[in-house]
Amino acid sequence: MSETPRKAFVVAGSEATGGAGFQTDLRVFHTLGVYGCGTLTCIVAFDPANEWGHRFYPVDPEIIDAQMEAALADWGSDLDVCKVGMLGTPATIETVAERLSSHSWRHVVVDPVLICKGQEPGAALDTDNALRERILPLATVVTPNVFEAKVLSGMDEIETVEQLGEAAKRIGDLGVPYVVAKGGVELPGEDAVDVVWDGSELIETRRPKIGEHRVSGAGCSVAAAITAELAKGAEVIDAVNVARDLVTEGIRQRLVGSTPFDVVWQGAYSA
Ligand code: PXL
Repeated sequence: MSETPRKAFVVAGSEATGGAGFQTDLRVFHTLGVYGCGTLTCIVAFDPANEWGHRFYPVDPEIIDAQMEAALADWGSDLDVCKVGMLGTPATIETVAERLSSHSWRHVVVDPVLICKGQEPGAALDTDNALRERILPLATVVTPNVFEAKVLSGMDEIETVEQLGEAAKRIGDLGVPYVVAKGGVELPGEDAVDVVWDGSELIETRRPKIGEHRVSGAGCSVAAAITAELAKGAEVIDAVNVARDLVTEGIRQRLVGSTPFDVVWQGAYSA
């Protein structure tokens, strides 16, 4: 008989093609040997008749709350590591923040998915503010990309690794113990560089860039892999290194469908 797996919880949206969001998170957890369970906050269904634009359908806060109640009651203190992905609306954020606060977490990994195409800009601003005020204070790890790092740090420009590091420090100053800021293909150079700020030291992690285009599901996969490794007891920096290896291999073996972007294949990774 195999060992009982560690468990991880995720609060995220469904992206119906399977390339990002909840489906990605569960695939990463499974690939890393972790039992995943979670709560759906919204459903995103790209529109093939409209350049694959986002159609966004929030889940009723009452249903979000019921899902969280069920999972947390079932697994109790066995479930002590959580990933937060796309939330989507201020009402969702309020519900999720309340329920997360009622449980004891060793780690809460927040992927600060700020905007989703197809949402009203005004609604997105409310959502950004609610995320900053209600979810970030619960985070032990936050994983912004360059765009999100600019919004969260208030910096106008992030074009170098040094600026990315400065943004990570500023986000850390908001009270998050670990900031994993991802340069990806947005910064120049042969390598995709991430920086990890732990409140005292800035550590760079580098992997060769695979192509120059963003691949769908990369951000979700990084945060999910960090979550799974933390669930297994890893230190944050070791979890980040596994996440980077998983995503690098997943991008190397990416899948090509009909959408304008390729998708990460998480199952390509083996430890
Ligand atoms: O990759 C960001 C993301 C996260 N979660 C959901 C999404 C997307 C992008 O499309 O749809 C549900």
